[in-house]
Amino acid sequence: MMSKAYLSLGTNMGDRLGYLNKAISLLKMQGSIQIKKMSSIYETDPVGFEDQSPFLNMVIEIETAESPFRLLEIILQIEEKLGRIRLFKWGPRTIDLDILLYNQDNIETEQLIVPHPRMHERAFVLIPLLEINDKLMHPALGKEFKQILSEIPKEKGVRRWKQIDGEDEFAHLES
Ligand code: PH2
Ligand code: MG
Ligand code: MG
Repeated sequence: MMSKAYLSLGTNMGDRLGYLNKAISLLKMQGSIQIKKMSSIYETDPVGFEDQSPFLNMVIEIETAESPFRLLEIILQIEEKLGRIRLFKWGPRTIDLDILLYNQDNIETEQLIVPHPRMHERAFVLIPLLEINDKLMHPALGKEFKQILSEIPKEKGVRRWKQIDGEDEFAHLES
């Protein structure tokens, strides 16, 4: 059975666009994952630990036959492959892949909590999520994400990001 899931991608080290592109390519190489939609890329001010470089963030919609736990293993492998080192919580990263939603499931285990426990307070997640699906409900709060976004402190610190020169792999995201 196919499930629909939403993943967030975040990066604030080195070649940020390169890391987004590589993470997407590695997801596509998984026969069991199909990317259905991709948001724009946003440049966002760091949240939590603020004294670090700005992030690029985006959200994708996928279809997969994998369980949420297998999906988590896959994204952790991709993070590892792209050189993620966990120095400290909320610190700089080459790439962070998070499962935001998996169908409308509520999952609460030691390794995995879905919906992502902080997504509802993060404009850098909600803005790209709503860009690709503005009808979604938060399965635990029983509220539309649209409503949730309208209630959090504003969208400042989240800017749609533009490529400067034309030579970009990112073209495939905009087709
Ligand atoms: N991720 C964090 C902590 N803070 N801030 C921004 N702007 N974007 C992120 O992806 C991000 C963050 C922990 O995962
Ligand atoms: Mg994260
Ligand atoms: Mg993470």
